Amino acid sequence: MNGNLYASFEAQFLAHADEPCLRLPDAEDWSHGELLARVSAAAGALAELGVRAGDRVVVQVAKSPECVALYLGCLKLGAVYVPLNTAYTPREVEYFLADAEPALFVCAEDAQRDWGVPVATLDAAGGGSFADAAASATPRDAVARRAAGDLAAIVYTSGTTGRSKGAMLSHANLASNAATLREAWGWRDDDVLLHALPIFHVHGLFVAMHCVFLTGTSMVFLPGFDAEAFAGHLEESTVTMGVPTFYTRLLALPDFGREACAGMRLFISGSAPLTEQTFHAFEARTGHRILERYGMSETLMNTSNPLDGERVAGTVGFALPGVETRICGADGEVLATGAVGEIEVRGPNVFSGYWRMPEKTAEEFRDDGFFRTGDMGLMDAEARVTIVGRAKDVVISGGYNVYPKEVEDLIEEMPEVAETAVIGVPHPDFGEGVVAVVVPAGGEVGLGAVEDTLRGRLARFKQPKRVVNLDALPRNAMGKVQKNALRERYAALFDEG
Ligand code: MCA
Repeated sequence: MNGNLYASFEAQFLAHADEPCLRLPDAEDWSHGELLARVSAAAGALAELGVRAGDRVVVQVAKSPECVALYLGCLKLGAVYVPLNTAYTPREVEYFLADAEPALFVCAEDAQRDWGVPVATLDAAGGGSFADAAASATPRDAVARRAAGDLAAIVYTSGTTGRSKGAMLSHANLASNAATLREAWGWRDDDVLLHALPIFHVHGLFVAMHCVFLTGTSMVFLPGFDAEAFAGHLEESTVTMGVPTFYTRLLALPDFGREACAGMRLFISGSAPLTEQTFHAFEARTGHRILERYGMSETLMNTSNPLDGERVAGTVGFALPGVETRICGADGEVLATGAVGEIEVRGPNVFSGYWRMPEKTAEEFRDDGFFRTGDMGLMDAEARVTIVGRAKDVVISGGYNVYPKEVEDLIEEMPEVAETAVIGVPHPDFGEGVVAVVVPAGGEVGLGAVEDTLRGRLARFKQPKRVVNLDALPRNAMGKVQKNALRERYAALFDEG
């Protein structure tokens, strides 16, 4: 049997050839048949551009139907898809290209330069040199044979050391998780997914789209999240997936309520903690209890609140079928019910390791195959999981992970800064907002000076939204900066407007 994940998608595209797949508000819909033709053309173009099975293809382009075809074309050809956040600066992209050593980098027209690797372009409107190549390529009909354990994608996640790591995801990882979610969330033949997430991360790229591709259903495909536009498209949809910021922004619309959600059966949230306040406010306004689930780039989805059964605010539900979770102490001992420890997971969803980082990989896995998530949590007597914090120093802003070390290293290059601690504190829109606490070497250090330093070097979403000056950072007896004390001290920073 062909272990290529795409083979199961193509079977659905063929079976539903005349039915819509991508519902496009500003253009003609793409049927499953159209998508299949575009995928075969993209695979043909990739082959003609020199890409072979097993090669990496790095992609940093705006969300478009053509980008979906490019992604699936990579799978069809047996290449390894490496998506990058469009917010990354050229300096950040250079690192990924050097690390991934792709056979092709597909970027936006205005990002063209001498990258040291072959380049093709794809713009937001679906034009560019890659689109031209696809239009004239001989379509590739055969689905490349792949073993289930072969790589399908590498997804970069930032690291606590500041260096990004490429999580290697196999066809089997993606296929098993998609099949699990289809069952867990009770996907129906007439479901229509409302898709407004970016497609360069696990949530929008795999979790959301694979449910559609595996079932031959369709999605309303929006270029991004705009609360009003999103609310307007709910009436033609039945399911949606978003980060908590989606839900808080919907709640900020004065007219949003039951009427807009009348045709919806399921609202799913992930990538960042959904506050109990948002959960309850959403239920009060719409009658829907948002289903919160928990995953990571390295493991895809681990747990989910139940489709049928009690969805409890502030919890991430139960381990998905086939996934094992446990709570462990610092020495790896399994802790008792209710005790807080590190969440560890094992299952067919868990990645095989970090690209070209065997030592880092070994550090994160236990001998018995459990992966250490770095998230702190507990399990109750029913095995329901609650996340209480993170062992790793990470800020989650609007569903994007920001690793303080990466930001601190750059700010500390400023001559006017003696030292800095970057933290996340509650933010009304993004859940957490990035703040730089700075000890100046001389006079005050302002936000403008920090922005000037980081401009072009660090994606905007990682940059501090506030800078506060302090005479000294609080430290414990070991000399370690007490970030908890700083988080407490500045907890209300964004409340002040
Ligand atoms: C945009 N900005 C942000 C963020 N997004 N700042 C901090 N955090 C953010 N998340 C800044 C921009 O830099 C810009 O700043 C200003 O906000 C407006 O930018 P714009 O692009 O217009 O923002 P937006 O469209 O309103 O975006 C907000 C958003 C977006 C819709 C919440 O961030 C988003 O789509 N987030 C989803 C992230 C996601 O998919 N995560 C999944 C990761 P300025 O004007 O100052 O330049 S996968 C994952 O986590 C795991 C596996 C899982 O479980 O799902």
